[in-house]
Order: sequence, then C-alpha cells, then structure tokens
Amino acid sequence: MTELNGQLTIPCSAETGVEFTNTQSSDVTFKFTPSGSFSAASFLPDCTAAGMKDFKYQSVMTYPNNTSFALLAVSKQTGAVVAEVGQETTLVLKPGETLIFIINDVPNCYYDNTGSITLNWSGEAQQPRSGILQVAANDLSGTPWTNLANNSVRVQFTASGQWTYNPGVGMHGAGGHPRYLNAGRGYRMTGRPEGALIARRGNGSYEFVGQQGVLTVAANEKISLTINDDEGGVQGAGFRDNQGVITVQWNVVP
Ligand SMILES: [Ca+2]
Repeated sequence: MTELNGQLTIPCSAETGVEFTNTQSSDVTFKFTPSGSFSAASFLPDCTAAGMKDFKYQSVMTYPNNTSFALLAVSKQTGAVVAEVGQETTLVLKPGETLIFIINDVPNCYYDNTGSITLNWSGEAQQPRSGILQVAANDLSGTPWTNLANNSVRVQFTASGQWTYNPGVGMHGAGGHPRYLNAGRGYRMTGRPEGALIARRGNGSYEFVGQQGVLTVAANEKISLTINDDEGGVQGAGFRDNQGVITVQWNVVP
C-alpha cells in the first residue's frame, strides 16, 4: 500500500480556503488531523478547528448549516460541505478529486482573522479492482503492474489484439505463435509458445499468461507484462524486429 503524508496550513483569513487534491491514480483514504487556534474577531475568544457552537450569528455564516468558525472540507467539484474537520477526520477521495479547506466565517469578514490551522494528513492508496494496459512487443522492460495492497491478490489478465516477435512468421495473439509452441534456448520462457504474453515477477522469474491467465501477486510486488522472445538475440533479432501492441484487461478476482 502506498503511504502518503504531508501538512497544510489553512490561514484563517483565507476567504477562498486552501485546496487539497488527490494526485494519485487510485482512490485514497486520507486522515486529516487539525491543530492550532486562531482569532475570528477581537471580541471573541480564540477558536480551534472545531469552531464555536451556538454562535448567535450562525445564520449569516458562509455555510449556515455548519458550525461557526469550524474548519470545513468542501468539495471543489460540487460546492457541498463534505465534513467538518474539527478533529481527526477520515475521507476517501477519488483520483483528481479536490477538497477546499476553509474556516466557516461570515462572507467579507475573513480579512480581520489572525492565526492559522495546521492540518496534518496521511493517506493510503487503495488497490483498484480493474484496469486496462497496453503491452508493446518491442518493449524490453515490459508494462508494469503493481499490487498496492498489503496482502496478496489474484489478478486475471485477458489479452486482445495481435503482435509478433518475428515479422517473418506473421502476426499472432497473446497465446503465442500457434506453430512455435516450444521456445528454445535464449527465450525468456523456454518450453512455452514463442511470442506469448508472459509476466516477469518481482524476483525476476517468468510466469506464463497467454490469452488469459490468473496470477497471484504478492503484497507490494511489481510485475511486468512482456512477450516471450529471444531477449539476447541468441537466435534472431531479439526485440528489435518486434511489432504490434496488445491490450490487456485486468481484474482482481476472488
Ligand atoms: Ca524478435
């Protein structure tokens, strides 16, 4: 699981708040922990991120349905208040989703506020359940796929499209060339079809995938999808003459 963390400062005089975006390519569970205090007006006692309950001008706040002077998380996309962040708060953000952290004050009355709230945050990227990859026949390093979870997962890979490890024998699918089922010396996986889709494991060993296969991928393991070819050019041109790209749909399965 990818560990993320950092700190934001929310100046209490910031009428437009401070933006926070999930820049990861998967859903992330974030934990936000506010600290510090500020002054919203000289005639009021200092406030924390929890704000001030039962403030008598509650109805004229920017967000009248939320606690006066509380730290709010507002969705940039919808404008709706997602949560009051008066204490440690856990929120899940989709890729690219943005929150605006802002103190709930009266519009045009932010300018006299002093102090700021410190917001410590930590996040854990969630394992997506499916996706699509492209694997190019001439890419020596292959297309990576990483298990972000802290446990092993079973992943089904289903290939479509055509490629070739040797233009002299024509294009073929991810199952490999139907006439050359028993790759010899120099190939990444000997004894398996030439030109088949295979996976290089985190430990450097290879596993067969073909047109469709299920691999058990260890916690945090990074595998690479690639073609079964003669990598060092022992028998031919190696990866230099390879052509085509196949599409691989992947799904986490039980
Ligand atoms: Ca080749």
